[in-house]
Amino acid sequence: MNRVFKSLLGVLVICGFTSGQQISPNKVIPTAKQIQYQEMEFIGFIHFNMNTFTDKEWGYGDEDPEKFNPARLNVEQWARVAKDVGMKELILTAKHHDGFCLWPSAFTKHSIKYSPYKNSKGDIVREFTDACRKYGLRAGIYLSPWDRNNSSYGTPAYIEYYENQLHELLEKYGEINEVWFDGANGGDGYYGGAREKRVIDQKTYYPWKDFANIVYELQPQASIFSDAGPDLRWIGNENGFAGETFWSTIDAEKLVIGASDEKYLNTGDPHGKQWLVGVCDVSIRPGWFYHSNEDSLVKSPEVLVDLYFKSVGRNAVFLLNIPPDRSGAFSDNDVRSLQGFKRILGGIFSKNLALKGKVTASNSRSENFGPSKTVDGDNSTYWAAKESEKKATVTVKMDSSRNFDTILLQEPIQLGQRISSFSIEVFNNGRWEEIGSGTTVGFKRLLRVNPVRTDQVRLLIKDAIAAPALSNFALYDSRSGH
Ligand code: FUL
Repeated sequence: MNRVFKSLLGVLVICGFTSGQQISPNKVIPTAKQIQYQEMEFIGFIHFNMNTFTDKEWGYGDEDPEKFNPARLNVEQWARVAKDVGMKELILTAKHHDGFCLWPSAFTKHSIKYSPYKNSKGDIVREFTDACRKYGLRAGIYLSPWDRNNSSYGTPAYIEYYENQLHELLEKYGEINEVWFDGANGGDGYYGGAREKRVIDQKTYYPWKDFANIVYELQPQASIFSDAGPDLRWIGNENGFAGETFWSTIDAEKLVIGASDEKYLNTGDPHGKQWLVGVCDVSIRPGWFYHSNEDSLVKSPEVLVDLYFKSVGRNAVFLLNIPPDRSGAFSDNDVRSLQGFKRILGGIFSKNLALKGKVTASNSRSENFGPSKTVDGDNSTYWAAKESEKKATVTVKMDSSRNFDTILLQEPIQLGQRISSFSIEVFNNGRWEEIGSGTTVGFKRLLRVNPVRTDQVRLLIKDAIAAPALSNFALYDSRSGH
């Protein structure tokens, strides 16, 4: 054996490859940035702009900048509340479809610089990024590609304008962690006085790759959201829920920003060639912007909890919009609802009843990947089935019978997403009984079941696209924290 070959073999043995222990990752796996993004779980959207003052959802683009004048803007309150309720990032509508800019852009007169706010010296993007930093939140920017104010919209000159604005936002405000590319285009607008309909070709008008290159060049740590990634993807609705089956993998070539198949976005594709983290955007109110006539229509804490289960609990990220009112602060109803949401969630997940339980598995690839890794409280360790297996059973035995109604499962997604069908059974009166089932798991799968009392629970992995692995198997009683 020559020396090079010998040392290579040595490395392989240490890594465990030759003994078949090391799990080989799927072809499509998330980047470290995508894993970090997914781990945030809960983030916030701030729709605050000209529409707040005109009581609209989509401004035409002809609004007088004079109308923008928050009396007691309190950006710190946004950040404080967001932090307090567990959000990890906030995204601000620096420019919405009406084209009004919350920063003094050098490229337009449709901005805060021409408004009475702080005698034309205001810069809300600055206040926003400062507040996010002060409260330890990541900061994201929404810069609407559709611009109903700009006279050049629809021509190549507008693309230059948009890129100039991207530069302004990404060069002047320190670290930006996300850029949100929206796909909407309703056609008609003011367009510098033309007042006409301008429909662009969604496939060719915007040079998305060039936009992404600008973002990555100026802010390499930033994640980019759109219908088609490249880091994060829309889940195909604005109601805040991912599909019951939700693959992070998808074929990005099949997606067109602004014109994608919503069902495909909502479920993903086990054979997809790209990993795009799913983001479920939804507003706490019916509209994205504040309207006083929606004050009584704020989603209740219980509805928000349900959305958490249908977003985070289905392997996606929950992006909840809280629109500040005309004074410039979150209104009391919204804050109360958020606090109620936090209280309920804290109660549900206060105690993992399976933690340090006794776990067995129908098969494991080795001791290093044994089933106890699913209850060790450490998400970086995991149980893995033998490389050739697609099915397995993982059984948790608690030291005594417990009541529970919530199940949490997690796959080690650094290896890719694998499980495609599973059920949960409890041992009752001498036999196993099914209490729930599902398809995909991914980063996190939450299941609510009818309250049950037992000391043994098992997960039946019925199918997977590669040898299944699990980093967390947890049980909770939602009623215990109340
Ligand atoms: C959509 C926009 O048209 C809405 O106004 C809102 O900003 C939402 C988050 O995205 O495409």
